[in-house]
Amino acid sequence: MYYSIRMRAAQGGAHEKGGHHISGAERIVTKDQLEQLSAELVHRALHHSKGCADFIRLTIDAIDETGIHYVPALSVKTTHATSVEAAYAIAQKLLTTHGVTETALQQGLHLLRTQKEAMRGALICNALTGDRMDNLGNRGLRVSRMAFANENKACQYFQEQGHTGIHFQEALVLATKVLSAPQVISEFCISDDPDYTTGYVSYGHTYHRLGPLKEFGDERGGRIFFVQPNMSIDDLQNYLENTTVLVTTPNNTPN
Ligand code: PML
Ligand code: MG
Ligand code: MG
Ligand code: MG
Repeated sequence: MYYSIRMRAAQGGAHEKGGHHISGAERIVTKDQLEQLSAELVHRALHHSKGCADFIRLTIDAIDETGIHYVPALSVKTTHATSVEAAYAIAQKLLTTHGVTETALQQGLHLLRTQKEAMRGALICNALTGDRMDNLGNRGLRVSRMAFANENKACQYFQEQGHTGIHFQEALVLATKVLSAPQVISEFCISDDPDYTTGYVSYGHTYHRLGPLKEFGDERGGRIFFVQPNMSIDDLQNYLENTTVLVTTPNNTPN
């Protein structure tokens, strides 16, 4: 039996009561891993670089195993830029050669920067115009129900390529699920953690790590999913929130 476990934490009360988003995380685990992972996620909410949460919500529910999708992990590339400006220029080049217009990118970034509060989910933007396609307000679309099919093997596989750390691992799983949606063309992510300046763009079958996308100490970040102009937001939201996706690596593929 597998369980989906989700944590979201805020300061100044619950997110829906105006609290400031501190941290969120998702995992799919077996019954015997649930207690330990619950403790780890609570620890993360209490000892985060954005502050100590005073609201922590853990949600645990059993997964319907007949509906699991297995998706191969995106392949990873890395570019270290010499400055924030240079990193944005590279992001722009990557996105505009993979189906996102410059207008859409600028509009998406403008929408992200002008949110009143840090979002815990993503903005969904039209890849041609940048117009917002969801009506989820400051919450945004929060991707759920995804994990590595075999976490130990996946971490070993990426470690051998020089990619380590919880930020990378969780983001790669999320980005793989997001890009596996036919409606999604590309994603742009800037971490909202003040001590983490690396972000990524994803396109095709690639997760492209890129930094620095901000200065140290800056809490501003977020995610933009660039989507096909005439897609159904309900189908996309349902897939990203509810379908269970397990991410495989070449050293661990299901038979
Ligand atoms: C986040 O903080 O949720 C985003 C993490 C981005 C990770 C980028 C990387 O190191 O590959
Ligand atoms: Mg995060
Ligand atoms: Mg896609
Ligand atoms: Mg964060």
